[in-house]
Amino acid sequence: MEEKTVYSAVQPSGDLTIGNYIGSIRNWLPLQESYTCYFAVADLHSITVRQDPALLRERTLSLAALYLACGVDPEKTTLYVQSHVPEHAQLCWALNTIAYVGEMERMTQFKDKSQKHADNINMGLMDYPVLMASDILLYQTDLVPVGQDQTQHLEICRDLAIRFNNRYGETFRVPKAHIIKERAKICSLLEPTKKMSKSDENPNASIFLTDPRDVILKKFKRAVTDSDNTIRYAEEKPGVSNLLAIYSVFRGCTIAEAEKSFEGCGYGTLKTAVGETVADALEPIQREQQRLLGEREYLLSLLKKGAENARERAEKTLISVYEKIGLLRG
Ligand code: ATP
Ligand code: LTN
Repeated sequence: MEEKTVYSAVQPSGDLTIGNYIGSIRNWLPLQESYTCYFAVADLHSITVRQDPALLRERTLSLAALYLACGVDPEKTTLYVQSHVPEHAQLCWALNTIAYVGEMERMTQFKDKSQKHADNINMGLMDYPVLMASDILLYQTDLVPVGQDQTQHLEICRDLAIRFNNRYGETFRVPKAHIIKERAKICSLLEPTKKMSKSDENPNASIFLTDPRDVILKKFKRAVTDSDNTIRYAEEKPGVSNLLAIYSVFRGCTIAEAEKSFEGCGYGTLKTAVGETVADALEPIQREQQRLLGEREYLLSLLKKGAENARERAEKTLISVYEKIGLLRG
């Protein structure tokens, strides 16, 4: 049987939070063992909101280094920068012609970002899901590991694939989201019913992967809990449940095991234990990312090889799409 394909990406739009790590990158790692994986730095997506050009370049390289430091293995996986593979934008143009304005306007992320960046509601922001669909469909992807907030984009991607296949004949594999329920939505430390987000105005609401140990401990100490003082994973206890979810991921245990290990403890003990666990887990990642960033040439050559690899696969899909829609081959 043909090996299945996995595709995912993160935008280099700022420092990543543990939400990004838990909801996406961490779930990529085990998939490398049994699937053909493509992991990209989605720089074309990130320019849908204003970026400082020099900073964007640095963040792109730094995110690639982070993937590696987290355990993305370039021997097993294709790691590359989205803009190095022109087929993404080329497929996006074709898919734009079967995507409806109405369905793009209905996207939650488009509505949120339009509100947040009211002075820059550009066409790219609206087209974001079509570019994301192009990323995924170019590689005939089966599985897309992402966090909860991307499910709507995944639905649109599936709709576009099915619509194209119906109109022009079987062309795209129809992908599925790969979402691990308890890890799909890590919440803000200060407003635990809200998603932890890298662009939150208050830096104390999020733990960044670059945060030093003392900052991590301090932020967890200030995390909002409740007044009930029992450590249980329950819907009515979003703050405590969030801490237990974070702890279980970094400890490699189940949520039930985490609950058990805090039986009879107070919130202070929980917060310190979560802080220490997270700081211990992030330290080696931070060190490895810094080491890799010192080897710029190596990183660039790895990304070049990754892009060549990705293009080989992407080109095949693009040629077949252009042929099906009637574009004359030069
Ligand atoms: P922004 O706040 O700038 O919109 P973000 O923090 O939501 O960014 P993205 O780059 O949009 O981050 O997301 C990268 C990946 O991380 C996606 O797969 C997304 O679903 C996942 N993700 C983001 N935040 C969380 C979270 N709080 N919990 C779980 N997964 C998350
Ligand atoms: N929109 C995604 C990033 C992204 C992506 C993708 C994720 C761009 N292209 C393809 C999965 C598959 C986000 O995380 N905000």
